[in-house]
Amino acid sequence: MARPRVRSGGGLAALAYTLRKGREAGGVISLYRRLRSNNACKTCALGMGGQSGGMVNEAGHFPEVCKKSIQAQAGDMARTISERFFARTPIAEMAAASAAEFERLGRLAFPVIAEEGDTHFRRISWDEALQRTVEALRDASPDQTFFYASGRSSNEAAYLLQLIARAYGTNNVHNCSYYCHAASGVALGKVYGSGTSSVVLDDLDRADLALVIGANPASNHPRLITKLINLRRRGGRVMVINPLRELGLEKFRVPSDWRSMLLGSKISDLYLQPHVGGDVALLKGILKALAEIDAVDTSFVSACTEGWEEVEKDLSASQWPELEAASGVTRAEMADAARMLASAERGISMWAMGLTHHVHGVDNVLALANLSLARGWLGNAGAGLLPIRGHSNVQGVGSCGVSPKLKAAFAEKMEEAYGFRMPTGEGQDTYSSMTAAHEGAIRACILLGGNLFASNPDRLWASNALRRIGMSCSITTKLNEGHVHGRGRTAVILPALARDEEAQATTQESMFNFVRLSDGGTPAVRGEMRSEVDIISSIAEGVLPSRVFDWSSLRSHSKLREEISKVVPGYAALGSIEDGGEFQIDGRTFHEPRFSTDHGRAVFHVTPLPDFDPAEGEFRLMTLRSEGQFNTVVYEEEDLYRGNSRRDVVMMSEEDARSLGVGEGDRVVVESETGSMVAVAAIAQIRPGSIAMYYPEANAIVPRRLDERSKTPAFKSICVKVRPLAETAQSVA
Ligand SMILES: Nc1nc2c(c(=O)[nH]1)N[C@H]1C(S)=C(S)[C@@H](COP(=O)(O)OP(=O)(O)OC[C@H]3O[C@@H](n4cnc5c(=O)[nH]c(N)nc54)[C@H](O)[C@@H]3O)O[C@H]1N2
Ligand SMILES: Nc1nc2c(c(=O)[nH]1)N[C@H]1C(S)=C(S)[C@@H](COP(=O)(O)OP(=O)(O)OC[C@H]3O[C@@H](n4cnc5c(=O)[nH]c(N)nc54)[C@H](O)[C@@H]3O)O[C@H]1N2
Ligand SMILES: [Mo]
Repeated sequence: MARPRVRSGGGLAALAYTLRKGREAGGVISLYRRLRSNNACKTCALGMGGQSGGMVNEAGHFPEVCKKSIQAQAGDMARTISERFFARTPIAEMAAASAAEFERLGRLAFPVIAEEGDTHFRRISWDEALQRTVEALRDASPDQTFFYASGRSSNEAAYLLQLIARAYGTNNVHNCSYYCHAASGVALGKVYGSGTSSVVLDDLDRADLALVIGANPASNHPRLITKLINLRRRGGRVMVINPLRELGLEKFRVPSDWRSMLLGSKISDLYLQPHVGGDVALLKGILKALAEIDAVDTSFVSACTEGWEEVEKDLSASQWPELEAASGVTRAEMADAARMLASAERGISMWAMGLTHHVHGVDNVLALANLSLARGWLGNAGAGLLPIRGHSNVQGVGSCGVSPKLKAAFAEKMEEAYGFRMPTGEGQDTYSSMTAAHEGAIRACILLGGNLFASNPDRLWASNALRRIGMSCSITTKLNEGHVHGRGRTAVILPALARDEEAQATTQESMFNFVRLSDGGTPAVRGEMRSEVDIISSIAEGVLPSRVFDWSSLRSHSKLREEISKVVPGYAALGSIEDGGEFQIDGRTFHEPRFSTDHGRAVFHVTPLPDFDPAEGEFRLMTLRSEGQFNTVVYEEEDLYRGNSRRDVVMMSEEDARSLGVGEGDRVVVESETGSMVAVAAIAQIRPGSIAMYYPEANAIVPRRLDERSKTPAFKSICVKVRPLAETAQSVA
């Protein structure tokens, strides 16, 4: 088995990395200055920075920094792509570049275009680039367009994007959360009437148990690990549920904490390894075991919830052998887990993509919520449900309206404020826009950041879909694979400033529903980059009749904030954020057991066992992230904590490798209904029968299967066959 070069997450390796990145970014001091500036951290949605200064969290703790923020910051400070590069490099050659190679090109510093039949991208003026975009939108009818946003942009840019889309006449507006936490939003809406976290950051300091399921915060939300370490130091417990033994969830060294740095901190007290996709069965088993030891908080259940009787009935009807087989976890282990939950008074259940990326993503979250409700862990301090969200402002982008048809209250306010009729259609979600594009029904799209191409299942299909769009306009800081493989027949790419380079302040919302103000700053590199708000306004000005808006006020971020405060539910306090008022959004977190459902009670749901059952000889494949990437952006090939030095690996248990007749480093073919890939076997501590590959590369074989309720692709429950490459070669011969 390949041994990781390190024996814990974090530690000296993380520090050495910081110094190296500092040199690449043109100096450790300038990198440090940017990291310390009053801007919300650019990477995950844990929330950091803002008016308390960079590297400071919501509770005022300093220094809070992770490798990811350093990577992202250093990446934005790197060199720019020259005009010569575009003149010299045919698109066909760019198409062969890897995600890491795109990242290393540097910042895009001027608009470029490639038209149908062009062999190269070429530099164009801002006027021409905007003109081309405007013409395409004018030529299309609104239902032949869509507007997509990633979660990196500001609230101001997001609000403006959806505003102009509605004024133009379409509800085809969506963001990356359809491929991310949509299942959590749907499930939490059913449980307590609000789609986001029920807890604030401080609650983590009051909990005595954390259940971390389907998430790898050691790599993806490292500062959450500090919270888990502190919780254990106070005598609390951490339970992990994950098919893969993640090193950083066993032991971690927090660089800013000398005790942890010196000795390493233990993270998990109990580590359960279910089958990929086995969580509903496991969570039901734990709940059944909890009921058997009378650890259900019956007074909470009867006073504050609904639906327990049906769940109880369903549990009694569930048989242990079935739950054990479907989860891959023994009854004894489930009983251990139940005892640990029963010993805690206040617990927080937290999860990420390991629960949402399944055909049964919504059921996964509902089954987890059932467990928390049964313990009475909702609506009191130190207890609750915490979806660990992805992009740094994915919540704000959603709050500010980048979603298809808006809720009635929001839509009415928009009509009141601007005097135009909102479009009435349901609007497309992300996947529906992709299908429409594949059918040739999309003539123009605006992509505010992100990489829609590489985020989609079925890479070839996704490329074909996007290549059929008449004109794609991407607003981006850097180039990625999507700008080549997922460009429209005419592709306009516009260079944007990052949030800490904006001349005007912007705002962001964390996964704890806390809204912070970023001061902005000066561009880290020289070029023609413009602010996202300015770019969107310029497009709107060309497309919409001149009477609709006061264009100068749309370019002012503080005016936009005033409008958001009048229109966006929960954002009333935004208008005064510049007077020192970073704020917690009202009505979303619960410290009293009164919830936002019609009757004020939280709701249990019966969750049937999913129909995810690989055939004899098939494996359950999940696709996941490495330590060295941020989504489709690959910073380095190595995954430090998992000990993989390359990305084209398939992680499998020793037992499965033996039965396939392969060893570490041997080549295998992984085949799904969508396609096949050659990969290199990497022996890992993973539940036998389950295997893992890296996203986004593995999207070449991820089928287009969705959770019907959340419209999220099942990126983590894929049935595949695996065979040694040699055998294939023989059979071909
Ligand atoms: N460094 C870094 N940080 C990031 C990102 C990044 O790419 N890199 N991306 C950001 C974004 S947008 C997001 S959404 C988050 C993603 O954060 P995560 O959800 O933590 O990331 P993933 O790597 O997709 O998968 C998480 C874990 O789920 C486990 N898992 C997979 N399938 C199952 C299952 O069926 N059951 C259970 N119980 N576990 C399962 C995997 O073993 C893995 O440990 O991180 C954000 N932060
Ligand atoms: N197989 C598989 N597929 C997946 C996943 C998985 O786990 N497995 N995860 C899914 C998830 S959770 C997500 S969130 C999606 C990711 O979906 P996206 O959000 O669409 O993709 P990213 O890779 O995060 O987008 C990165 C790009 O954003 C642009 N960018 C970066 N910063 C800025 C900025 O400040 N402003 C602007 N305008 N642009 C910027 C750059 O072009 C960069 O290359 O992928 C999904 N796809
Ligand atoms: Mo995400």
